[in-house]
Amino acid sequence: MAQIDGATLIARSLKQQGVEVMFGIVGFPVFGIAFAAQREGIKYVGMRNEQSASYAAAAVGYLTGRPGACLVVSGPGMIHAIAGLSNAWANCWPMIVIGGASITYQDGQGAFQEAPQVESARLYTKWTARPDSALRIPAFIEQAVRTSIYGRPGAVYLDFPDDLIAAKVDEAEVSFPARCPEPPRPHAEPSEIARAIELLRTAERPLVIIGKGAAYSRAEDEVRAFIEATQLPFLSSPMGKGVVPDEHPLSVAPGRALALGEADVVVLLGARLNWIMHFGLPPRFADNVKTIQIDIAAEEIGRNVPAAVGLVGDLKSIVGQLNDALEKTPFKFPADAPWRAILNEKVETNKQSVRAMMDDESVPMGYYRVFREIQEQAPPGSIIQAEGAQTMDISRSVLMHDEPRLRLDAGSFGTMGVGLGQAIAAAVVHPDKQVICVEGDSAFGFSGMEVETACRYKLNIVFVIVNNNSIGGGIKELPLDRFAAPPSGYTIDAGYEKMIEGFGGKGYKVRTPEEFSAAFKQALDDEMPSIINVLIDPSARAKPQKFAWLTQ
Ligand SMILES: Cc1ncc(C[n+]2csc(CCOP(=O)(O)OP(=O)(O)O)c2C)c(N)n1
Repeated sequence: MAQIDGATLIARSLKQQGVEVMFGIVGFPVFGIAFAAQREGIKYVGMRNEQSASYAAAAVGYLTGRPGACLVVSGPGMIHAIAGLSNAWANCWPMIVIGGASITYQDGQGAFQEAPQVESARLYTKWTARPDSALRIPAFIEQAVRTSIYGRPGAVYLDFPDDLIAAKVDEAEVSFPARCPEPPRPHAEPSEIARAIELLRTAERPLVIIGKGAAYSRAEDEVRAFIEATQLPFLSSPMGKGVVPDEHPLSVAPGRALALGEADVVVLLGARLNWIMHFGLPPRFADNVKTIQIDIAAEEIGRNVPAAVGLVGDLKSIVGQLNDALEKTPFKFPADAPWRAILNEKVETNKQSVRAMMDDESVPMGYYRVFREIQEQAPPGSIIQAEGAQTMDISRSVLMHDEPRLRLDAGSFGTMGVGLGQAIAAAVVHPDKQVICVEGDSAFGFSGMEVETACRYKLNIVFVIVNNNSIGGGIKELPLDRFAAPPSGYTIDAGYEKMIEGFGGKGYKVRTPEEFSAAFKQALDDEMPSIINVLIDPSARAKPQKFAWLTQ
């Protein structure tokens, strides 16, 4: 009888369930799983820190709709991966962490790297389990993958003690469940669809908000048709950008604060009323705002603001239903509505002030000039990973997307350190696309060592570090007594670009628009990843506010 071990069962089951990429760091007791994954045709990407590996796995989930896997050793390795579990939990992205664990019969004895792993994962996962036998590994993996993508997507954790990974069983006795189908796409109640359209007809100041839920459910065709049919003004959440092209004439993103503050009916397309949307509450929203809320999770309906109409189900299906209803009884927001003129005026004024900052050729540069260069040179369809405070916020208002799922950032959890892992994930699943990883100097520091990973796999990534020597508001010099320095300060003009040269990549340190332009052009042409360290004006700001894009 041919025998098969636990490691192979794990890898084969993952592959059969459509898991194509695994990020991880090997050691006791998971070496065998990584080798087995390679044998079974899963792309294994060896990372430098489990946090980055876990962020990468979740980004694969978002970008492909099938979870990425993260493989970690017992104890500290698994604990590091909780970073990714929590980020996936906040973003509602599917991922699966495969954690090695100490030998079962040593439980409680103070075994090497023994930790309460199953309990630790539970808070941030949809499902957490330790398979009870090798024979049942395929069933557990199928359930894990299915749970991660069905309903509201999220993270799952499976715990594998050393003895289970090494266990051998007769291959003939193993049964592998069929690949779990793509998630069901539930429709909303037809009567609620009619109510939603009735409410829209009464709106004087309507607004559509497009969230990353719309991007995740691949609803771009339906959302675009809805916007065209209704001619409603819209704006996108940071990762909802591109579901409808950012530069569509109906986009009121540059007039965000006014649009949110004065809308009387808001249509939420896979966007949550959390902190990013100011909870839907005054003073940032009108007191009596009515919402038409579409969400895959019933419990999200009415959070912070009771929904006037709650449509529970898949966004692609439900916007399709709205479009069908609109075909039968068309509704178009009038071209001459006063709301349009009010919004357009604000959009124009704000666009002009941003344009002035983009065109400012001063040396050292401000954020806007840096991002203008990226916007002008980035090949169409580039994926932008942006991370930092001002770096992330300002990049969002300058870097435009025509297509969905081309922007990744710190997301709903505001997690610094996701950037390099997510950029690596994007480059691995989209080798045909250019990835541009825009990092504040602080943000870069959280996971900078992953440039070695990017170089080792020769990934198509250009790292741009927007360097103001600091967390958030920049500083120009450090006092002699370093312990009296601002808590946000870092080394002045640090040579981050030198790091990548040790791994075969190219480093550039630039200060002027011309230097940046030339370096960026060269970096886009290079086979290997590059770091461009842009020394910007440390006093550069968006506006006095903390999150520029929240207040425009
Ligand atoms: C894991 C984590 N730790 C700390 C923070 C707090 N934080 C918010 S933004 C930020 C860095 C901002 O500085 P930088 O990346 O240099 O971007 P800048 O605003 O200077 O452009 C930090 C540390 C966080 N959001 N996440």
